[in-house]
Amino acid sequence: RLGNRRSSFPQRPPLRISSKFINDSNNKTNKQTNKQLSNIFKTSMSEVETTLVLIKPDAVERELVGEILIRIERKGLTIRAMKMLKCTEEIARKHYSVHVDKPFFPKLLKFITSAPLVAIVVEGNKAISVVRSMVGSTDCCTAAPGTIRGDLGSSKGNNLVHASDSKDAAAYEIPIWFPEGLINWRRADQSWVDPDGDLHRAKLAESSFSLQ
Ligand code: 3AN
Repeated sequence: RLGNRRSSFPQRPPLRISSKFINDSNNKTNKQTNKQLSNIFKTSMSEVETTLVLIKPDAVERELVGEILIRIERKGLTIRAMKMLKCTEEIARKHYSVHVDKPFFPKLLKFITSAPLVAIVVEGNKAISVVRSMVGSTDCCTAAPGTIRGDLGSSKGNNLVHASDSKDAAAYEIPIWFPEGLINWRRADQSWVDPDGDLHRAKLAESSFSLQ
């Protein structure tokens, strides 16, 4: 389907911290901090990953936001950031940069900008592959039962959700939707859901950057 998308992100922006804390992204210290943040999210020390999920306009229109959120929460994944917004053409072109030349892009652009969507940053143990498997394959008609697309959709284009498909994709996509950064927050039950996640949280807390 997508093949190896890693090579498709030559202009991947670094994960940025809220401009409230860092105003000059060209500043050397800030560049180091951004790199550090990026490395923590991509750390190999623990399996904790951060991924972008979009609850697309069709799911919002069909009032499936709660259904999709509950699946994410019940899995034990953490919602680190969430907002409802109308996707602009500019955001769509950035987010779907690997698809802009595809024949289906005009239809995709019209669809993704047609109504509000809900953008979410989801964190958890192996979150990228876990969420992808919960979402199911691109075409809802062939997506496996039990997956979001397999259970709730009947279209290839209107397929309810987007989920980052690799660490590089997540690191590219999250700042597009959350340029203000993420809230540094730890769930009370984190160590019951994912004991290894504590290592990740500790590393975040020790680092020199501070999120909102
Ligand atoms: P996925 O969302 O499963 O990662 P991608 O990244 O291949 O799928 O495609 C991005 C989005 O583009 C899909 N979610 C779907 O909405 C749309 N799309 C992909 N392929 C087609 C197609 N052949 N016809 C219409 N829309 C498509």
